[in-house]
Amino acid sequence: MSKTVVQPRTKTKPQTARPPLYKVILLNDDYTPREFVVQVLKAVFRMNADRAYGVMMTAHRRGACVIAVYARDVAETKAKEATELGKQKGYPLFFTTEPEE
Ligand code: TYC
Repeated sequence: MSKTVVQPRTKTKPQTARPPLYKVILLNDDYTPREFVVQVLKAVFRMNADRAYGVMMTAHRRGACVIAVYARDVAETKAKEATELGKQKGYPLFFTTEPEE
């Protein structure tokens, strides 16, 4: 009967791999009040008032704005949570995610 011989590991994996990051993107719409968008950005993405206002206005003027990048599960959870806050108020506010290039 042959026995499996376990050799000591001689190669070490380079410890440089990082999880791919995902962008959270805020989309403009015609109905959600500006002030409410600012509130959501502050609450979910921990932005100060100035940054939240700037991000909201960028989405308002350009149609969309990248908010931040996170590991995939964090990005998806925050996008869902923020979209849900709008939904609870009957607003079409929408946050999406996409992988960073
Ligand atoms: N466009 C909205 C309004 O004029 C405000 C708004 C800004 C909504 C950014 C969504 O991502 C958004 N009331």
